[in-house]
Amino acid sequence: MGRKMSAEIFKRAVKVIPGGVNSPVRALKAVGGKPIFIKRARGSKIYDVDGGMYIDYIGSWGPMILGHANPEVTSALKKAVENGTSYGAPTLLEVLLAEDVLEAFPSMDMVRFVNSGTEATMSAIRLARAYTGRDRIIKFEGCYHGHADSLLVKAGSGAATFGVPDSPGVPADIAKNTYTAVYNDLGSIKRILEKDPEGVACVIVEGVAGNMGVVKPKAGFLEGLRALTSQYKAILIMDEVMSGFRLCYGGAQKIYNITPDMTCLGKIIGGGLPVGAFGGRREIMEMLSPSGPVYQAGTLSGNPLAMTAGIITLKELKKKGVYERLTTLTDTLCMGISEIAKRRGIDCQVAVAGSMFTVFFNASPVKNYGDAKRSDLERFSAYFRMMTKNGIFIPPSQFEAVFVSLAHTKADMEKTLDAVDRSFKGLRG
Ligand code: KE4
Repeated sequence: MGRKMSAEIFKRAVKVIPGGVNSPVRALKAVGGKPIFIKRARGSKIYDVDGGMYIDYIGSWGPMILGHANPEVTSALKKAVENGTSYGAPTLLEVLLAEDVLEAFPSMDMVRFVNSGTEATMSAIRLARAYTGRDRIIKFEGCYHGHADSLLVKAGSGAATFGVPDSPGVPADIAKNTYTAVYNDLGSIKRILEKDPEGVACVIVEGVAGNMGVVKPKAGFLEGLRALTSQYKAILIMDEVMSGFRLCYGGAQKIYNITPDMTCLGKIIGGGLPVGAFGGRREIMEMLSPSGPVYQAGTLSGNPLAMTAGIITLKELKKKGVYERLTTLTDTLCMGISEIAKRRGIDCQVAVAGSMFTVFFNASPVKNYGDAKRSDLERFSAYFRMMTKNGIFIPPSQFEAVFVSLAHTKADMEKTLDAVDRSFKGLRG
């Protein structure tokens, strides 16, 4: 369908906003498309400005686990907004959400709210550097932790050598403090720590990777990471911005029984409003201003509307059977996709973790970013275009996760599988 209105708004947008969007992935460049401008969303559906309706599997990149415009969240926000939108002074709401987060993540004694996942990981790294008195950090290729300078870094000539900037504007002097290891490869971490035994402040890892597409930690990987970071006295930061409250009410660390020193959260804990959070052991967190010397601040941190949306969202997620329902819906969909792929002769891997998954157009299982990059991106783009044409809104990149919500229904699954069948048939030409 011609998206005339989207095209018109896009023409205006590019004049005033770089690339016409406020976050690059929305430009649909990776799939050779043009941005689709949205008018509204409700439940599992999203509606574009041209009257198009889609079953939505982006879910704002994770936050909308209850579905869009959830009645409980909406009515609580309507009441909250009558009390004002921001005070720049503390409220009980922040304490309530903090208590809920700490109850769900017993590895954390304390938590600080910020406004995005980027702020959460950036601040956690600063705190880890202050606590250890060390400068270097280790991240994994293919894991994304937001756009702070020290995280927009790729491996230098080898994983165990200094990092180099992965974006213009990141000073080499900053990038050189970031090592990049290979996800699911403990040897790559070991080599770095053996080479720099007293220089690494922290290792940051996605509990379940979602930013190279969904890649789960293989047996023993997170346990090995925990053992190595303890051995070398480096802080283990688990980035659960995506996986926290997504995989279960307690994130990847609960599923894999890992106790990180610090955890980063975001997305779901804001219920669609801007919230990030970082937390950890008391002796680390109390180094944070004003209780300690490490500075971190934010005008809108702990915003009462965002706290309200987060509190209600977690309250809904605590209800009995919620994660079983999410898993059943997701497994039904993913098994259906695998069955259609077999029948249609399409080589793909369906990687599932809780209510997030990725269809890799790849003949072999994807265990790390190197594997993911060998996927057929052309085929993915064609798949994206056909799914959109059939009224299904999926992430516009092979290296992203698809999100299922509590608002998705069996009928949505049937419609989605029908669209997958048409798309796979189209891929066979
Ligand atoms: P934000 O700054 O975008 O709130 O969070 C950064 C971040 C940190 N850690 C993890 C594990 C994340 O997945 C993210 C952000 N995720 C992307 C989706 N892959 C956000 C979408 C976008 O950039 O528009």
